[in-house]
Amino acid sequence: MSDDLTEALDRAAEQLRDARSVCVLTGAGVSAESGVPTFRASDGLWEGHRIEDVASPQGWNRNPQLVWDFYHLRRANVTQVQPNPGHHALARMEQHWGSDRWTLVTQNVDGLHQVAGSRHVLELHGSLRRTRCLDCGEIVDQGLKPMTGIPNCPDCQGILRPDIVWFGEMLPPDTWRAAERAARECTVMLVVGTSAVVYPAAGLIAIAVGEGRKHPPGIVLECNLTETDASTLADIHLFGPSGDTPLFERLGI
Ligand code: BJW
Ligand code: ZN
Repeated sequence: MSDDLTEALDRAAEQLRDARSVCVLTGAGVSAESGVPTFRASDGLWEGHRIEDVASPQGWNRNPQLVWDFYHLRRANVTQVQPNPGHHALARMEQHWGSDRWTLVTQNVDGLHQVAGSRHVLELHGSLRRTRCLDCGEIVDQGLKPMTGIPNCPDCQGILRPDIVWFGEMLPPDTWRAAERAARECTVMLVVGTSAVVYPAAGLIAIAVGEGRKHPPGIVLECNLTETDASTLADIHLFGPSGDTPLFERLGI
């Protein structure tokens, strides 16, 4: 381990130990070691599909069957994977800090944080496990049971869509408000495995460091394989896979 990383880990552990309130922002990198492809990697499941065809309202209106076929595949992929040590470490940290001092905001739609035992999770971009009825609006947790074709609502027979936030769509307002609040009030933000290019989620980092805060700026710790758009806002950089958990070992968690 390089001296720089050792020093960064020591500083990060010290900040976390003293933190009054922690907000974690996670992205696809956290699930990469479980075998869930990231979005902006060239080998991702997006391959062969233009993003606007499968993750936008326009794509849905053009071809809902293509969109559902893509999501049937995504859901099937998640049945094959398990949380990795990064997910488990974050769940243990929540137990250690207590859910009232800990908020995990995730852009991921795979539900692996909850499978690992995280409880206070805000899903900004929806979930592969849920469907939403276009007629009655009912949101149903279907788990990962296989579905085919364009499924219908068990209540009203309306057309179901995945309960996922596509490009150009608003984030669920209550979830977004709670995430903004966690970012505004945290003393430490841990940003893990996200390229921080998709907004408004990436904007939470700016909120943590000062935008609209009453409190002093939060300290931002970034854990990623590489530099990202978040790196200039981060105080401490932990370069490495999120499934390697020397930080948590230092914290004794
Ligand atoms: C590791 C690792 C390891 C790897 N360890 N690290 C112009 C036109 C229209 C809209 C916009 C526009 N400009 C901006 C917008 C807004 C748009 C946006 O941000 N676009 C940008 C791309 C430019 N945002 C929206 O549209 C949002 N809504 C909105 O803004 O509403 C208001 C509005 C309405 C109308 C018009 C404009 C605004 C909604 C965003 C919804 C995003 N949804 C998606 C797809 C969901 C579909 C699905 O999953 O099925 O959510 S996009 C995709 O990106 C997904 C992710 O949650 C999200 C973030 O990606 P993430 O998690 O950061 O993954 P990657 O792959 O980018 O990065 C992985 C990282 O991990 C990398 O850094 C690796 O290095 C790292 N890594 N292995 C640690 N082992
Ligand atoms: Zn319905």
